[in-house]
Amino acid sequence: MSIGKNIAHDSGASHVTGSSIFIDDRVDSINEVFVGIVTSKIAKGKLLNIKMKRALAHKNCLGVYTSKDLAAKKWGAIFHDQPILVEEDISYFDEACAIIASDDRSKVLEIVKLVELETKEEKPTLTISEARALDDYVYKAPKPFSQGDIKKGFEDSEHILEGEFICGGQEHFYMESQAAVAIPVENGQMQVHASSQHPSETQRVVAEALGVPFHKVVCVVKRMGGGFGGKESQAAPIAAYAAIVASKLNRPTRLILTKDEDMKITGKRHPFENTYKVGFDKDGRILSLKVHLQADAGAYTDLSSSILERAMFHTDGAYYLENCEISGISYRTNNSSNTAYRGFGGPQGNMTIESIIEDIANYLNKDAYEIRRLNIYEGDKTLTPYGQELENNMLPALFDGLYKSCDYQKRLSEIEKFNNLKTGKIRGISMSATKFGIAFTARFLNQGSALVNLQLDATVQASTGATEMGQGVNTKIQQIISHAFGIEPKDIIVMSTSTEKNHNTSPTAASSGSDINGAAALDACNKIKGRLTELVKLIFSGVESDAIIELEIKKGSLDPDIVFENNKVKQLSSGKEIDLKELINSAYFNRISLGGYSHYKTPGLGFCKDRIEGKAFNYYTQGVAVSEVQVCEYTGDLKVLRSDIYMDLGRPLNPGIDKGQVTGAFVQGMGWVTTENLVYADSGELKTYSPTTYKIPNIQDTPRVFNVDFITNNDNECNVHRSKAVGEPPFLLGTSVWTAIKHALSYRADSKQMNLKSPATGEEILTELQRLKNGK
Ligand code: MTE
Ligand code: QUE
Ligand code: MOS
Repeated sequence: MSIGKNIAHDSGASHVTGSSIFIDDRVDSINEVFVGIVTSKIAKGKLLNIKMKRALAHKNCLGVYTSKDLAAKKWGAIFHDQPILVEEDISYFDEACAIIASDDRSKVLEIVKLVELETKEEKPTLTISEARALDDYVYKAPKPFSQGDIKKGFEDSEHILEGEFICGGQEHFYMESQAAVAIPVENGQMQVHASSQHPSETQRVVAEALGVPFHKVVCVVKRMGGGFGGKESQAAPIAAYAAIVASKLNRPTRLILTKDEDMKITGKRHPFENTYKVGFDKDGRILSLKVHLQADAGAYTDLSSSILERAMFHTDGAYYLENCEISGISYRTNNSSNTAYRGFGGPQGNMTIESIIEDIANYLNKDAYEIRRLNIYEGDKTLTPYGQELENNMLPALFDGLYKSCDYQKRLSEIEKFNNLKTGKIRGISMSATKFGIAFTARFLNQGSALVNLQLDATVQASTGATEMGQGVNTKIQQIISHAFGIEPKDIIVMSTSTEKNHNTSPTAASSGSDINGAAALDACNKIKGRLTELVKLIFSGVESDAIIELEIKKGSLDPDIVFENNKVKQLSSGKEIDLKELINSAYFNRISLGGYSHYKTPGLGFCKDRIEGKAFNYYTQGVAVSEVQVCEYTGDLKVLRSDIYMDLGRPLNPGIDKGQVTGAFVQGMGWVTTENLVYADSGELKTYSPTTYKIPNIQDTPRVFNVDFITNNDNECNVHRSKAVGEPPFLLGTSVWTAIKHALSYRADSKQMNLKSPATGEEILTELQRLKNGK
């Protein structure tokens, strides 16, 4: 009934009218206490003593708590290497060292300042090169991804270019800061309302911090005001702080970080400094490529190993690399612990090859599109550097389609003319592509679950393992259920995610929340439908609907002859029909279950990182974008004149929501590569910790002309209703703005070697322009 339709986001109206409930909109409980965090003022050193006297003397202070109050001292997404509160070693500036409780919310920051930390400062490691000098890393890929023979490839190459690609981190900038409300229940049980992408992880970290078994903690997530990866792991310790105080005082607590606190304390996208050596022929065909990825993990492991891996998995981008070697390492520094962020390392890998292609184009004085088109996966060239075949390859159709529809050739020649006029402005145009692997590379995470409760009035309450962060997963699940039962979307509510309804859930991440939980929801509906199908066949064959005889219906199965449509259930062969509501009531009176629970695992996955073989991804979401930019040669000011996006989303479940995801991700991606610049003091303190100094795109920065289109692809059989995941992939297309800047600058380059860094801020553009003009 509603698959493929533009159903409005289930929270659209309540978001714009302000009635949606986020953590801090929860009504205060009686006796509620507010929690604050005391953080370190050095990036590295020892915590010698915590002086609480002055804080405790404050009339609104109810307590100061330290690592001594925690049953488990550490947490971590993959390795438990991160202190919940610092015990002795301080590893980054503004690391949490203590928490305070106050009965007056307005006094929290005042009390936080009264807690004195006695510390002994040591010299921090703040950059990738400093960490490399110390050989201090959190994770090193056990084996590079390699294919063919790079030595021979370089020998066969007419040209060899060596260079680097450097990109910065990125603040998540979700609208709702990290937040939690903890409510003590009876007998040591704790209920935690969190703004978390990963309720199960939050439940476990809270339980460990409290020293109670997992079954004493329930974590509930209604929604997030944005997550973008930042609430995948790092929501957990925040919830633990709230829970510890709640447990100590036996009172409900609330912890809401201010924007400034959130930006200082939590981790960001990983900065990367990648080196490369590329061999190519006179046409720009890549014959050999060696790339070494170096990430800044920050102070702890968090998700850095998986992020580095995903970066390696995406260094091929959309391009077939016959001979290549991709290696990687993630260094430990004294920056806040970097974490998941939309794309999860993919953008940092993918942008490396797009940058290399711009370098080759500049070197050969050719148009980069020609070089891209020459190198894409095509025909029988579909083997990735990690041994997975690219099936259902849409890249050639996407490249050719967009090249034509955006009038690339004509606009390129106009740009050339414009740039020759020397107006003080330079324009550039560039295409970027993505082939984003869908699946968690950690295989065990590729599981989802759903609980579907059919009510007697033919409405549904459904709960899945997915969390809603604005991406529309609840709406998509609504559509899947609406379609399954033949009822309207408004008759389905997707309820809060809670660990007491869906257990051991995976984080809503890797763009696969809708895929795996949607598939589970469909299966749960089918279980109920199977039973109803069996019942309806009995009814149509003449059995009284509330027969006194015992109907033995256990499993039931679907039958193509029985269809659920428009609130009715029909038998096609006989033309008989019954109201769904009547059938449901009959089921109830015959003691047939109207609930369905299902668990889904993505089939066929399995990648071995020691042998570099197997199937890492279920399928790929692919797309291309062309951006045209104008740069001012005197100020470095940037304008994005136009962007065109062309994506393969299979058969989108909801094209309207997906268009929102595509435009939002694109703009977030272009922000990362243009204006979002993280600046740190020599002490390791983040200087750009508020919207006044950290510049995300605003409406003026978005492309003046902005077109989004989807290619038709009915063949993605391996995902629910043949849809494709959309959440992260278009983020990578925002990088076309950066490659277009690089293209613009190449018009003024007397140098064969380009070094533009990301983000290409006005300052960076001017610096690089100067260098290029000097032919250095
Ligand atoms: N869209 C909105 N509005 N808010 C978000 O926080 N997170 C992104 C993406 N789209 C995000 C978003 C990220 S990082 C992921 S992994 C996916 O949504 C997760 O949702 P999905 O798996 O249901 O697509
Ligand atoms: C993409 C992702 C994630 C990922 C792998 C991806 C992700 C994530 C993890 C992960 C890995 C190991 C763990 C764990 C999580 O892997 O989001 O708890 O032990 O959390 O390819 O987005
Ligand atoms: Mo998204 S970075 O996988 O939460």
